[in-house]
Amino acid sequence: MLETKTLLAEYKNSIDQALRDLLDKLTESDYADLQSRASLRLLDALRYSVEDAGKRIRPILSLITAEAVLGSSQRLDLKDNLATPIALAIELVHCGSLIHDDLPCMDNDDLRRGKATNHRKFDEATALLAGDLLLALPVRILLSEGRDYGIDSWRLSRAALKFTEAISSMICGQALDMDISLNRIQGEDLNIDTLTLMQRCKTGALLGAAAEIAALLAGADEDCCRIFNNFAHKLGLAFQIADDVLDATSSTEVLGKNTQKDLGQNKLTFVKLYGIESARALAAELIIEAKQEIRQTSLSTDKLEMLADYVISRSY
Ligand code: GRG
Repeated sequence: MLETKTLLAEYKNSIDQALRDLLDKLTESDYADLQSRASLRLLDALRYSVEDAGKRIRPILSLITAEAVLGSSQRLDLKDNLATPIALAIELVHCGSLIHDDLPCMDNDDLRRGKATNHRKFDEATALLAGDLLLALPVRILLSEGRDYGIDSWRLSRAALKFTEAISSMICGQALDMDISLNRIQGEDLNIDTLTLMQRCKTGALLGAAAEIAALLAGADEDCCRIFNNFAHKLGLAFQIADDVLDATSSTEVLGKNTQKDLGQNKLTFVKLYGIESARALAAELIIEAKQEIRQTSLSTDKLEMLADYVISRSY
């Protein structure tokens, strides 16, 4: 586990640095049009929610997927990893989704990643717009950075299509979550199928895209991309179950966000349907299935399996 933590920390550090560099570019010539139009407060708010924050699971998944496809047992420098454009773009969308998720009209949270939520630090309008910008900008980044990495336009356009599909799916999942929280879905409809669909969209879509698009950009064929998508969806479901368990069992200090919120906000969760121990067992079963999925490829899957184990053993 220590080795896993060290390896993940190394990936996270390089992703943190790459994101800082990318945000610097926003205020330089590459994105000069953006800088001249946007308020500095908006760009500050964007930086606040992107820099040095979070576990970076999605970009790590992208990077190690591409390494597996490229046959590299070493950790590649980000400038040599063809999945870097999608890794960074996906993390930016994820950061934007967290800003929106915390807004008063959604989960109404004041703490995220151990600090004040974006709308608490800035204001609601700025937070809303920072989230919006983190929805549009990543597609542009994927396309322009992808071109700089020499990725051909066919793969790039397919990647952009899959990326926007995943973002749409995430938004629909969030809408379903709101319907449940606000009692627009009730009674027998509050079942495992509804919960699985919601989480497949809300959490699974972006993780699925992180792996599938990375495989695509690294040159994998359709079958291999599909396997990576299936793998990441199982991983995503297990990740969400672990999240539900942590919300019920961990503390605000450890998670850096308010806990026990699921119960208070009438959320439909795996813990609510199954209880803590059965939810844990289900997550472990999904990780076994995810590993079986990835072993169908002839690739070296060590790091992907390591990430899969981490997803359910993590403490935050
Ligand atoms: C504007 C892009 C945009 C989206 C609007 C609000 C919304 C639609 C979607 C919310 C989706 C959401 C919050 C899903 C939850 C996913 C999840 C499990 C988040 C926690 O992920 P971690 O643990 O967080 O990877 P860190 O902080 O480590 O990055």
